[in-house]
Amino acid sequence: MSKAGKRTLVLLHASLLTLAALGTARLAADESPLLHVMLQGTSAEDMRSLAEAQGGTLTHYLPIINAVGAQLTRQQLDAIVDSGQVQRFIDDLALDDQPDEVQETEATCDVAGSVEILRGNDGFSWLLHNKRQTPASMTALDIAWPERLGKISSIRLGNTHLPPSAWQQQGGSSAAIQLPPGKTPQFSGRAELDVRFSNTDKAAAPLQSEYTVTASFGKDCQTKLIPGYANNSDDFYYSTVTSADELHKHQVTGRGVTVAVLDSGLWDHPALTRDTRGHNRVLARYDGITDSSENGVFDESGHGTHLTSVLAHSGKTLRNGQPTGSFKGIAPDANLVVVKAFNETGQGGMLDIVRGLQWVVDNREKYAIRVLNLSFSARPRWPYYLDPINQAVMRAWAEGITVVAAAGNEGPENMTVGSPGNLPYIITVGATTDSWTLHTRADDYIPDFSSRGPTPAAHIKPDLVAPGGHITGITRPGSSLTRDHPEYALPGGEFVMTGSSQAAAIVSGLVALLLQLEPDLTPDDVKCKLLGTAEPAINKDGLLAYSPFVQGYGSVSLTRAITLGERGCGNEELNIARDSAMEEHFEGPAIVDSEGNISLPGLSEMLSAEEPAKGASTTRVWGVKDHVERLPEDYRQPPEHPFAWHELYEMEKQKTENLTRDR
Ligand SMILES: [Ca+2]
Repeated sequence: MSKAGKRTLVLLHASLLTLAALGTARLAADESPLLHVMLQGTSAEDMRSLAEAQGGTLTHYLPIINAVGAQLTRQQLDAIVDSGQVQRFIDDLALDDQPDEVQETEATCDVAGSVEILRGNDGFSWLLHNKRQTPASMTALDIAWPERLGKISSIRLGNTHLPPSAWQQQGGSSAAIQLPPGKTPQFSGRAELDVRFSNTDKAAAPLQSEYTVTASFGKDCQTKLIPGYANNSDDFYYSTVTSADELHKHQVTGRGVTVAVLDSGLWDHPALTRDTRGHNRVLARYDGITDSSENGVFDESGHGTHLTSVLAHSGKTLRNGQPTGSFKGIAPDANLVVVKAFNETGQGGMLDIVRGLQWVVDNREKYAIRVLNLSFSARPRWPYYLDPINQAVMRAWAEGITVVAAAGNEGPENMTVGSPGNLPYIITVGATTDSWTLHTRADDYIPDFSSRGPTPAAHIKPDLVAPGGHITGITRPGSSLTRDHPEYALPGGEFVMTGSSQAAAIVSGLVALLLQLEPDLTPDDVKCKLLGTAEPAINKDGLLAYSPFVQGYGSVSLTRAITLGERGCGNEELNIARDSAMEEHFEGPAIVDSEGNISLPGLSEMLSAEEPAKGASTTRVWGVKDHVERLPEDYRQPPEHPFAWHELYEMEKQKTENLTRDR
């Protein structure tokens, strides 16, 4: 595409709403409002001269994309555009928000139950949060419990005991309690729902997953207890699910690899600022909003701290009180560079983000930055190569930084992958969720929220999927996330979040582990290894359980990437140098018909007709090994089948055996 062509994409009308949101609107002496504008041209220096010659005020100096940000009056902007020296300007710098957080607890209204109960040997206590200004009245309670606990002996909401007549008539190990009008217990703020039983299990407090509880507050307002894990505080399960815990035991902890996290900042908790040996591992902090490294990067939102926890928490994993030899975060010894560009409400300015990206690229060698995590997403406004954030991200990739981005939380509709996840070069991550069963993969599935491809340029995204459901981490107490979602806080102080942001952080951590083992890998090599060894969801018929627009190449597997991964296949069909130079751009293989249906050549033969189950499935497994090994020995695949799973299986088995023998 020619450079002149870009002018057609310029937005000509600034929105006053946007200016107010940016906080930069003020009246100049001549009473004409100031616009916040990005000017892009031959160089940032030229753009600065243009803006300053007209009396504008420079806000951002962005040589990484040959641009500046400036405050200008409409007349000044018109004069700059008339000069013919600016190739492109954007006078509406609004970004769509980060993806909405995914609701972890199943609540249909603004009464929400906590993700974890306090378990007792004779019952439980569940903290409920009423986020309304008015009291909430509990109108019904459905509850099922392990039979060994006997019968209900008391139910209390806050200070109000339910009358025994409410449940006494019901036998068995479940009760559907309706509370008549006028007898509904009310609460404001928060209150415990405490349920006790006639028997005490002397051996152990029943697990949360042994209870089913739904509390109703009026007809359309329910909150349901999630099954949860047996241990949320000592053992963050995702390092087990991803096999990072086994690598930790072999001293593969991300040591020597620096990961930059561009998000809302960092809370200085020792498990985040120090590695497993107690040494400081935050090499630098930069605030792209204030353009400063001086004042730290205080995390008002809590989002950045949570991601960093998922990526790098250096606390020991405990089982039965004993250290297991592994750690809670994926890369507990990785060095960190913390870049802030998002504010208290999780919103980021485009130019602040670009400035943060520029700082990362400028300081890549100084801090040996090898990985960049981008857990944010905006609705794409431009072709991938014209998006200013994507332009800066392309520079980061070309400079040797492996960039991992969240796909977004806007599914299940097609074409919901956000920007920068729509950038073909980088690794874009969708989410899986495990149905709260660590050791069973057949019930792991891709939840609706995980954004789907293809991208507007027809590229297949996400590239792969990773755990993103109910992920435990730490975040700053008092941050906006903890204020908005008190129900996600665990009794032990951790915080549970769900989304592709967390899935991306897991993959960034895994990349750090891989780079510790093979420091000479290029970003393209990393992508080749991870995508080439990801485990697709396969149904019994040998067809894909999800389309590549949903699962990409499949579920990330670092152990497979280490043993079976190859180099040289990442982004082979693309050319980042020519793309960045605006000499050539690339379209992906997806086809969108006039009715908006999306497809790929051959997709209908490859994709299973069955609707994927959300949870336990009798047909879906993850990975070729699990698929082939579940088939009967005399199974013969029909000759016209599109996949040669058996051949692949034998090849991988051979390769693994050779590796074991060579050791
Ligand atoms: Ca599972």
